[in-house]
Amino acid sequence: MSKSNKLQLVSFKVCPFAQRAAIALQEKKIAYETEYLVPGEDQPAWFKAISPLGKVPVLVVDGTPVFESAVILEYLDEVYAPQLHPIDPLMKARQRAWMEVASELLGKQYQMIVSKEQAAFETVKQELQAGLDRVATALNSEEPFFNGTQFALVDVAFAPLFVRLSILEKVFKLNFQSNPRLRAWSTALLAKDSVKNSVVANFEEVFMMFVKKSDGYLVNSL
Ligand SMILES: N[C@@H](CCC(=O)N[C@@H](CS)C(=O)NCC(=O)O)C(=O)O
Repeated sequence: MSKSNKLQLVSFKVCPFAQRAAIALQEKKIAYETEYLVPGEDQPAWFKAISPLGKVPVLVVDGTPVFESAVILEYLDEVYAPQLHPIDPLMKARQRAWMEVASELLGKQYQMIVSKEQAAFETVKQELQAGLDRVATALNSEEPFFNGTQFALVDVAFAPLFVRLSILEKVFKLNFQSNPRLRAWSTALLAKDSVKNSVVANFEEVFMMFVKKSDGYLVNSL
């Protein structure tokens, strides 16, 4: 596979799943262009034609669209060095499974922002915390990343969650990462250049605009 493929990432500025693809592209130092669409709008016909589920991200590789963030990550990992997935099939399978947990927790984080009623908000906040506590038990005892010192695709999948949680913790005085191992992981992920460069420069502002627009219990409880 040629490394001179033309890559275009179709994204929303606030989408954590699209951010995963950007992190992998940055980590592997692959040249790519980003096309931002606006969430909630009727999307252009060209996008509907390449996104069967109507969702971002879509990575267009020399004109061929690849959708679903986990699939995009695996494609990039097969084609571009350095390989981020473990080589051992059992370890790889296990980490693919934990990447699914990351998607589930991103869903909880989203629900926490958009929940209108306090009861629903509290329930989903507890579910998110319980999920994070479960993830903490799966982390290698050696810090800082999921597998210890080696940054892997599973870290890519979780990083957008921690980017958002760190903003929510700061703005709304929450604390999801009382577990020191989880906190060390989150700190290490947020410090990575590939993570920092995977979002627009004013990401916090863009994300908080999305939170405010969601008009949920969280923003109204301030
Ligand atoms: N399972 C998908 C989830 C992608 C997803 O939910 N994308 C959202 C934005 S973060 C989306 O495009 N939703 C459609 C819309 O908002 O119109 C993946 O991992 O790529």
